[in-house]
Amino acid sequence: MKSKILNILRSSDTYVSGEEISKLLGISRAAIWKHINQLKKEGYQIDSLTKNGYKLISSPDILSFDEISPFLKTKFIGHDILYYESIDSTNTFAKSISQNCKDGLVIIAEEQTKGRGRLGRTWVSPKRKGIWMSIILHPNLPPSEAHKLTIITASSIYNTLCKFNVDIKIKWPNDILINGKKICGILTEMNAELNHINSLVIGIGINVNTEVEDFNEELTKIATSLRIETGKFIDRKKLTAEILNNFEDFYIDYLSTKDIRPYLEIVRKNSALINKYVEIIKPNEKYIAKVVDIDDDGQLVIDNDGKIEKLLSGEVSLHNMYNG
Ligand code: BTX
Repeated sequence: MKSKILNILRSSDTYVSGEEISKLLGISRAAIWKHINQLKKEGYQIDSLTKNGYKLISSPDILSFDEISPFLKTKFIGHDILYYESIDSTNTFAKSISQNCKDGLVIIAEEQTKGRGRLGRTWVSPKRKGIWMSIILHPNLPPSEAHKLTIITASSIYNTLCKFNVDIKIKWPNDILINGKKICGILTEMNAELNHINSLVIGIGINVNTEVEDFNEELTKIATSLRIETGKFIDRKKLTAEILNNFEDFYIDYLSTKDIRPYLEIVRKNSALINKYVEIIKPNEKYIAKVVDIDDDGQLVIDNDGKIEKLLSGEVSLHNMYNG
């Protein structure tokens, strides 16, 4: 009901009387007043005049369904959003419900207190500064294809961020960099049987309006945000919807064609690693090698002292060394 009242106020430039809302929605004026007060508590600025009714003055900078949905063009992703002011980790929560929920459910939080990266690393997620969300999917794919969805996610985010006219690169397998610093990380996790993915959680973290002082000393050297790079305050609601729109386009296309090449091409063309030397960190060894390519299965092809090797995501950690 609250969302319906909000939609009525949004669609009008002038005051809407309590009587009109009451007629449209079939609820009492006292009930309307209660919902309006709730909206005000959530940060909506609503002017109320006894004679004229209610007028929406401004909406808060939050990533609730009501704020994102006006920009959504998806067929199913994000049609249901679970929104939290604060959560430990959207991926941890998404994983706990992923088996029994709708395909395309999105979990979004304004802040994560235990945001996670790969291999047990931490993802810093300060309140209202970024987009911290997880998409739950039930694709009809074998587990061996799961890493390709990270490629689809990275390429769709790349495409979305291109509009900011900044130097964006994709660092295989799961990071996006601007001017060499990390702006986005992707964490793909799944629940699977031998031949079948039961559910997949794609976690996306993007530093949007993060300022330098929001990063700790270590992150200041390696991380950045859209705000820092463009000098502008960015509309997180619109950007969240655009990311979901682009991701769904790519995802639906991939499920129907099973052809990853167009997305791999985006990753290759804009790779932060190809022709660079990287430090490869495996559980039992560390070495420096030159990245030659990303192959058609999405594996990283490296030249280790003349020996060509292929690396699957998940098994390595990479540090850029210097240009080769
Ligand atoms: P990753 O393991 O590639 O990157 C983690 C590393 O990135 C950290 O060790 C740290 O050095 C650096 N880092 C931490 N926080 C940030 C940040 N805000 N910006 C830039 N660099 C940072 C990347 O893992 C995958 C991250 C996924 C995050 C999303 S947010 C929504 C979802 N929920 C959740 O808990 N994780 C995902």
